[in-house]
Amino acid sequence: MDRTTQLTARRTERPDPVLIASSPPATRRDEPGPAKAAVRETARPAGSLHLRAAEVLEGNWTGTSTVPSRGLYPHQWSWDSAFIAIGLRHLSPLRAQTELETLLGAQWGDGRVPHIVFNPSVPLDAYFPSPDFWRSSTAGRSAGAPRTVQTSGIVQPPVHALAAWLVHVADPGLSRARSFLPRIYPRLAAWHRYLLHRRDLGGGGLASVVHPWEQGMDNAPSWDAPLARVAPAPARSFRRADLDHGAAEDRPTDLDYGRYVRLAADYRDGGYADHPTGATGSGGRRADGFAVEDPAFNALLIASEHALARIARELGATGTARHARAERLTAALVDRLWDPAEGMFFCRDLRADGLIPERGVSGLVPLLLPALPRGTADTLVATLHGPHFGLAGATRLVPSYDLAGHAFDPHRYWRGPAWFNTNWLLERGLRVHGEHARAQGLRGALLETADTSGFAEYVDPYTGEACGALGFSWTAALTLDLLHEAPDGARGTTREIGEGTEGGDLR
Ligand code: 9WN
Repeated sequence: MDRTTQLTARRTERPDPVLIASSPPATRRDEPGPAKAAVRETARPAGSLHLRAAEVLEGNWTGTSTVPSRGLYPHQWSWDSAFIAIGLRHLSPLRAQTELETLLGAQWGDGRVPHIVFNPSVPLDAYFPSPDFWRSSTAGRSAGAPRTVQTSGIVQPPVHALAAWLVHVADPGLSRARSFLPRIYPRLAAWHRYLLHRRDLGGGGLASVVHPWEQGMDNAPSWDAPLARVAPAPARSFRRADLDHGAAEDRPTDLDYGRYVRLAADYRDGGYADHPTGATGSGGRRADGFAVEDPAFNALLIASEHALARIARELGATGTARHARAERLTAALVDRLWDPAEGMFFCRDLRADGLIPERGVSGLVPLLLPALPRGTADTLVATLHGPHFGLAGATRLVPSYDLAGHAFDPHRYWRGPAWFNTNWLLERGLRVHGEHARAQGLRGALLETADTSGFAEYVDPYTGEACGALGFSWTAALTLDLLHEAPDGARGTTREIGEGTEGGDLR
């Protein structure tokens, strides 16, 4: 484990006092809920959580972006950077803008935003798979991979337009002075175009993932059935660097890794080409390989499409078409992935052509969407608080997987532990649908657990015990975001992420 190393490293690096002092913690206007009281019971001074979160981000800042964790993840990750920017905007809007600009600077010509942007000064053996595995500039040439920066060839959930909008509203003056939105809007639009066209492998309007790493919840039980069809790469053909840092029982298994490697190598060897249904005739329906429509991935795309509409409006367009598209996508999401009998969304396995019957937190994330039918949102709130996820009952934070599921493990990565980014999304979702007291309870539990766990990467959902890396960037960033409130009190409401086809609600 590198926990000691990381903590020592953070203590010896001198945080930038200007950055840390630039934004004192805001006091929320909401009434204190029970969990908020629990935060107070820790008897820590109100400012210190903010300070410690800021120190984590300072320690993980490289000069142009933020690593998720110094030891385990020493490069820039795509959806991490979006969550990090959402928190960083409260400390330094300039750094938050830079974080997103660095990531989008590594975008491929076909529009994909790579899941990792490699730092050339980090040794190759510090992380696997390293740049010499992905070979982006050669294997990805026909897909338009950049020549000067090395990246992976797969993607991660599209949280970026949402992050860009939130970064803009944190300091509109700086944003306008730097032409932040005019510069990144075309890149964000190309990114969404890639997902909605090249990745519509099922032909139903939703984006598909072709690797579990793309969805971000690497070893979720939802992937077990589709992964079982993949022949694993031999264990001797690669060396896992993650086990130098993380406990083996908290990480994916060697068999999982063999399959991750096989899938990524096959995609690379095919030139990172995508085969949407209709483009090749047979592409979307191949019996082998991995192609899944995931509820969280698509919900984040929709939330980002709403945000892109707001960005378009800020830039002088109406945004109407984008809002309308977001609402059509919401309808497609319900149509293709909602299971009314189970009261939640499920992944669709395109190779087997059916829903995957595993309850994962991904199936709750669409609560984020403002245009979700009222009955669907109410049912999701009930599922969240029911026996499978236990919020405000058995668990402190929403687990990544069904508490009663056959594969539940409270410590193994995405097979049970609670993660801060998914819980932050659900806290927003509760607010979007007017569940303020419940959101407030979840917010309090998140702040307390971030504090007591040392900003852990993930935690035991029952006890809050830290797992994985400490000083994890998105945990610190989202803590900062929860400590702050938008100037108009609109954090997490429809006003902030935008909704409505007419745009009448947009400010
Ligand atoms: C593979 C960086 C990333 C997160 C993912 C998380 C984990 C990588 C890994 O770390 O994945 O991309 O090596 O395990 O699952 O969500 O973005 O923090």
